[in-house]
Amino acid sequence: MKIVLLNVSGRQSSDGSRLISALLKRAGHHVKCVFLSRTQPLDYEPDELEPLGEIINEAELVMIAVHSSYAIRAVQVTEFVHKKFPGIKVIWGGPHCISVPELGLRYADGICFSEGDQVIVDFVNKFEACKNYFNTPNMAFNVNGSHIVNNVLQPFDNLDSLPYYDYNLDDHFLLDQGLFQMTKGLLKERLADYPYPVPTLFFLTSRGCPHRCSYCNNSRYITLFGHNKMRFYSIDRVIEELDYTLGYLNFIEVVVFGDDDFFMRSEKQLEYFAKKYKKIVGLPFGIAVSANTYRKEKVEILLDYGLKVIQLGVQSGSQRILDEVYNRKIKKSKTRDVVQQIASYRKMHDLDIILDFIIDNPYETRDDIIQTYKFILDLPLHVRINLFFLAFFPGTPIYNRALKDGIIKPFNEKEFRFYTRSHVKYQRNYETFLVLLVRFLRHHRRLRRYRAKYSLLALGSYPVRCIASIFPESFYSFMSKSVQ
Ligand code: B12
Repeated sequence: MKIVLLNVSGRQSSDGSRLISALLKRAGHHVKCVFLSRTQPLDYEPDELEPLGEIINEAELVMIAVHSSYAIRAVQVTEFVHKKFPGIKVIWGGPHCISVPELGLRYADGICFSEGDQVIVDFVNKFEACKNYFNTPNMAFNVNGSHIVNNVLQPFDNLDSLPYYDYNLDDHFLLDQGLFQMTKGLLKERLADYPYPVPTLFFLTSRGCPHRCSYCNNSRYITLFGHNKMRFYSIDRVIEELDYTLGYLNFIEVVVFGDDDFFMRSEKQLEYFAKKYKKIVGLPFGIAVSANTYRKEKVEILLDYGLKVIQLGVQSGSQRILDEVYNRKIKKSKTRDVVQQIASYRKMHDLDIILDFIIDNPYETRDDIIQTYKFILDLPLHVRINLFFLAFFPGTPIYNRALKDGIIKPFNEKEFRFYTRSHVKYQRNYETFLVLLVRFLRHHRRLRRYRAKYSLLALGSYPVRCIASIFPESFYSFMSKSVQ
């Protein structure tokens, strides 16, 4: 069957949609993948979508991989297809759809609302053979305005049986001010973005997460299953796939393992991984870990084998926010110790560390925010800081809470704000300005130059904060924008 699979994520995808494509190709279907991978502008003008017609014209089914921040694009494409090609069904899947089928069913004909691995081929086979597909597990359908929501299968755990992520560029296209055949040159350009401006491959070696953070998309799996079970690819399988993919994408300079917590693997496994990785792959790599699973021994195993960056979620400097709002069972003091330990590897091993924080959370008091400020101020200067604006993903506990408390309105694709590239909305105050200021100064290396730490500490002191609070919110809104 001829399928067009679109990915509307702003970054060049390295996510599950490549797996969906690979599964369908392995089953003998013809899949053309189109990436709408630009970050700005978010909207695609109607005439920009027109070239899609050339590809969809030949297709019998359209699928779209949807991330919440880009859901508006999925809506635009779906409306385009329904209008131009009445009769062609549009199926959505991806992080935006997990556990909340009703969201996507406002627009799509069908939704995959859990993992797609076990069901997508079966669905397409039935669809092609004109058999009843409305009972496919993990999927929901819009049939003449009423919704059929099927049962959900237990999380898929035979990860080694999956095909390699589809990076075969022959039938891949880019839609950005025209429709272009994807080439290695284009892909190389688009994969050079984060965390370093060099071509980077994101790769997952496991699924699941040990945490239950109230804001995270993973909590949607907890809604479905009561937990988000850890599942692992074997190390041999990981290295085989990396060897194959990097042989083809021979321009990649860094590999980042996107596993929610790379240290869920045992020391023994990490040792085996490190040796094999160095021998066969050999590129610098990054991982994400949490303060709870961090072990000195584990880092030291990886350091000699190419580990160059560790990403760690701090999220807030306030224990109250971590406990009562984010449901993160991690002690702030522990995170601080772990950060100091990781930072100490900088000199000998050139190890970078990136810390994630969530700001502009309406449940924070100004005292909570100032604790985040002080936490950041105390960090060694080479530590990189990511500040994300709290995004309320539908289906997460924090979304439900904020909706109930009247803080947010029900999800609307047009108004959903980005984690990044956003503006302060809930906390237009002096303390949030200080958090943004300190990140700005660190980023531009001003702290080092002016030895400003002590002045900044004074700016965060109680008397200064009292005086600063006489300025109106509009002032801090303006000031915050000026240091973003
Ligand atoms: C690698 C990664 C990245 C990479 C690459 C992103 C990309 N576009 O490919 C980078 C670092 C660039 C990135 C950035 C961001 N990311 Co990110 N990222 C991930 C991560 C860690 C792994 C993705 C992955 O491979 N998952 C594993 C695969 C197997 O799962 P999957 O993609 O969901 O696919 C399965 C199903 O959804 C389904 N499926 C998927 N697609 C389709 C399509 C169809 C048609 C069907 C039927 C089924 C289907 O089947 C798949 C197999 O079972 C996830 C967390 C996670 N563990 O998933 C976050 C995650 C996807 N990211 C997230 C976010 C919010 C972001 C950012 C917006 C954050 C920011 N900094 O601003 C940015 C924005 C990126 C951009 N501009 O597009 C959220 C998305 C939440 C949401 N509701 O949309 C996640 C889920 C993190 C989280 N836990 O909350 N990210």
